[in-house]
Amino acid sequence: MLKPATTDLDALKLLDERLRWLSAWTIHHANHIRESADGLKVGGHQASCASMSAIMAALYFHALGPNDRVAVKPHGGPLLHAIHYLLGSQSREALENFRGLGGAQSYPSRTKDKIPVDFSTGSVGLGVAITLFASLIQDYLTAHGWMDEADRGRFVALIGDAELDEGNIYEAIIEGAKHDVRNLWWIIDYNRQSLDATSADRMFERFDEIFRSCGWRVVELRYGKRLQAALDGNPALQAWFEQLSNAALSSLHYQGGAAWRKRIEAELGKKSSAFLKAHDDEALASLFTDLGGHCMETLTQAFDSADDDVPTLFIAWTIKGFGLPFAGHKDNHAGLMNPTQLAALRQTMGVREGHEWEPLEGVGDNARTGVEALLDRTRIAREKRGRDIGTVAIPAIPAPAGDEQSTQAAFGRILLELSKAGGELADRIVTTSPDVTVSTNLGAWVNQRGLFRRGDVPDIFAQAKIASAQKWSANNQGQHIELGIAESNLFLMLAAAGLAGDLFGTRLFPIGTLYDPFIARGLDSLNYACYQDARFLLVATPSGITLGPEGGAHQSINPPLIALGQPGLRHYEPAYADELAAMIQQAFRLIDDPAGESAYLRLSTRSIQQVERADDGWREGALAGGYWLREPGPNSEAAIVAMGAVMPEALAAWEELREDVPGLGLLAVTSPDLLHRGWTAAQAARWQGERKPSHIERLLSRLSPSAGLVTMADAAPASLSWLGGVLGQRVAPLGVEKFGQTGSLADLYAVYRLDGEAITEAVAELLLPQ
Ligand SMILES: Cc1ncc(C[n+]2csc(CCOP(=O)(O)OP(=O)(O)O)c2C)c(N)n1
Ligand SMILES: [Mg+2]
Repeated sequence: MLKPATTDLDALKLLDERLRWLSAWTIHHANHIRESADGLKVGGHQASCASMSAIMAALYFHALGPNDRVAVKPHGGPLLHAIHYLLGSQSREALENFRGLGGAQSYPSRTKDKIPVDFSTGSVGLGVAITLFASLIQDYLTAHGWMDEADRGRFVALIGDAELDEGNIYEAIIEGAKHDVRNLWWIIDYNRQSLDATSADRMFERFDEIFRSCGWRVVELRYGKRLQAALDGNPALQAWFEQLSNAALSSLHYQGGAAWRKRIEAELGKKSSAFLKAHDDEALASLFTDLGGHCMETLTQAFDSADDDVPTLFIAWTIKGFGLPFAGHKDNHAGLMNPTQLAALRQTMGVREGHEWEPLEGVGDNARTGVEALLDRTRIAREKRGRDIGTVAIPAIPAPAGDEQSTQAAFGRILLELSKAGGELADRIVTTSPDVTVSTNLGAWVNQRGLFRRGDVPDIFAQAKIASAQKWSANNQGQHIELGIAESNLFLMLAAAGLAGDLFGTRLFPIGTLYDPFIARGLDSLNYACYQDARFLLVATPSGITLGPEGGAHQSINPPLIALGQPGLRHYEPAYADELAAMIQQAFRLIDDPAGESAYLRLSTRSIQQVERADDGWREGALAGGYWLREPGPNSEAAIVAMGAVMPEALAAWEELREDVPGLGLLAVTSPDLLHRGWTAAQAARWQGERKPSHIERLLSRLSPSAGLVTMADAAPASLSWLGGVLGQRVAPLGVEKFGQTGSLADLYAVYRLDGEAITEAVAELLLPQ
C-alpha cells in the first residue's frame, strides 16, 4: 500500500520546526560561532522567536494572500529571515552575517534588508498601528480609482503582548473606529512575558473589551486541540488551569512535568489522580504546552474562519521560548542558549552536525515533497516589489501675490490655487491633520476637495443653512483625511500614505499639518516614518514666540534642532511667500524622486512685508539653505544671519547699521539642516580628495576670516550658532532659550532679545575691541 502523502498540516508543522531551528541557529551562529572582532555581545531573541514560529508558519505558508502585507514584531525578525531562506529569497551569507554590517538586520527593515519587508519595526507599537493606516490608504486608493479592488490585501500585525502597553495602539484603534477600518488582522503572541518579567495579571480580558468596543472581532486561541480535549472532560482541571497567574504558569512551563504533577496533586488532590496516572511527567509537560498559538490546527482553522474584512484581533496563547531550555523563564527575553544546550536542541530537531544551514534538514524523505510543494505555492506570493512607479509632472508653483503675507497664509493660498488649477499632482495630493485643519490654513483646500470617508457624511450645518466659511461634508472622493487630536496618528498616517508607491504601486503626495510644538508629541512616529523612507510634506505652523498672545505652551523652540538631527527629513524655514512656493515645489519633487526625502516646513502666522526681487538669483540659494538677502561688501567684517519670521527685524537692523558697519551683509538662512549636511558632506569628500566647498562655505567665504556673525532665529540659538565653526568666524547667537509666554510681538521680541536693539548690541560686541 502507498504511504499517504504528507498533508498540508503535517508540512506546516515541519515548517514550524524549521523556523524555530533556523531562527535559533542564526542567532547562535552570530553569537557563538562567527568571529567577534570587538568582543561585543551580538544578541538576538531566541525565546521571542520560538514563541511565534507556529504562528508565522501558519500565516506565511497557509493564510497570506499575494496582496497581504505584514508587520512582524521587531524581535521576531530572525523568523522572517528564516521564512525567506526557506523560500529561496534570503541568502545564507546574510543569515551568517545576522546583526553584522550589511547582513540580515536585527529588526525587520524595509530599507536595509534585502528580503521584502512590508513595514519596518523596532520601536514597539508603531509597526502595529501603521498597518491600520495602510489599510485606510488602501480604501482611499480604491475609492479614488488609483487601485483595483481585486488587488486589495489584508494588513497583518504580529504583536508581542507587551506591545499592548503602548498607548499609540489605542490612539490608532480609536481613529480606525471613526473611519470604519477593515481588512486588518492583529495577531498577539500572547506569551504573557515582556522584557523584564511576566506581565501583570490584572490586564487579562481587558484588552478584548477595549478592542471589541472599537468594533473589532476578538478571537482567543487559548488551547491547542490536545489540551482542549483533555480539559473538556475535566472541568476541575480546566478551572484550576485558568486561575493560574501569569507568573505561576510561566514558572511551571519552565520547571516541566514533575512540577506540574506536584502542583496539581497539592491543589486538586484526589480529583486529579486518574488524570495524573494517565500521564507521565513528559506527557504532562507536553500536554500543558499545547496552547493555541503552538497548535497548527487551531491556528489554521482560526485564520480560515476569519475570511471577511472585519478587523480581527487574534489572541494566540504561547510560551516564550517554546521548545527551548529556558521556555517560560521570566528572564529569557535576551537569553541565549549555550553551545551544550544548542547541541541538544540540534539533536531533538534531527539536524546533523555540519548541516545546520540546510533549509530542509531534519525533514524526512517522505515528507519533503509535501513541504516543497507548500513552499512553492508560497513563493509566488512573497517577492520583493520594484520601486518603478513612474513619475508625476510637478508644475511650477507661483508665489501668491500680496505685499504683506504670512507664510502660513501663503501656504493655504498655494494649495487653493493648486486645487483650482487641477491636474495630476493636485489629484494625488492627500492632506491630513489632527484636528487643526482650519487653524493651519488647510480650510480653503478642504472646501475645494472635500473630506474623505468611505460612506457619505453630510454637512449638517450647511444643510441647515447655518453660515460657515468651512464646508465639512465627506464622501469617498474627498482628499482630506480628518484625524482626531493624536499627533502620533498623523505621522503614522503620513508614513502609510508616504509608502503608497511601494505598498500599492501608486504615488501619493501626502501633506500633513500640525502646530510646530506638537511635533514632539508624535516624534517617535515621525522618526519611524522617516526610517522607512516614507515620503510626505509636513507643514508645521504656527511656530516660535512669534505666535505672541497665544502663549508659551504653543510656542515652539527646538524643532529646528530636531530637524538638524533627523535623517530623511529636510527642514525649510521660509521668510517670504516666494521662498515658500519654491520650497513646496521642491518638496513635491523630493517626494517623487527615488533618491529624495520628506520635507518639513516651519511656518509662521506673522504677516510681513515681502521683499522686492531684482531677479530670480535668490531661488537656488534658498533651496540650498541660504542666500545673501543683502550682499556683504568685499572682505566684510560682519553679517547678520537670520531665519524665518524675524527677517523684518534683521532687515531693519541692517538698514540702521550699514553706515556704521561698512560692508555689513544679511544672510537669509532657509535651512540650517541643508547647510549643515552640505558642510559635513564637503568635509567627507575632502578626506577622499575632492575639493569642492559646500554652499555655506561659499556663502561665508565672502566675509573676512575674522568676521563676526550675529545669528538670529525664533528658535533655539543653537540652530544657527554652529555657523561659526564653518570658517572659524566669531558668533553672537540670538534666539529663544526659555519657555515662551504671552505678550505682544514687540514685548516678546524685546524680552527674548530678538529685536533691533539686541542685534545692534550683538554687532557692537563682536566688532568693538573688548
Ligand atoms: C518603544 C520601545 N520601547 C522599548 C523597547 C525595548 N523592548 C524590546 S522588546 C520589549 C518587550 C518584549 O515583550 P513582548 O512585546 O511581549 O515580546 P515577546 O518577546 O514577549 O514576544 C521591549 C520593552 C522597544 N523596542 N521599543
Ligand atoms: Mg511577550
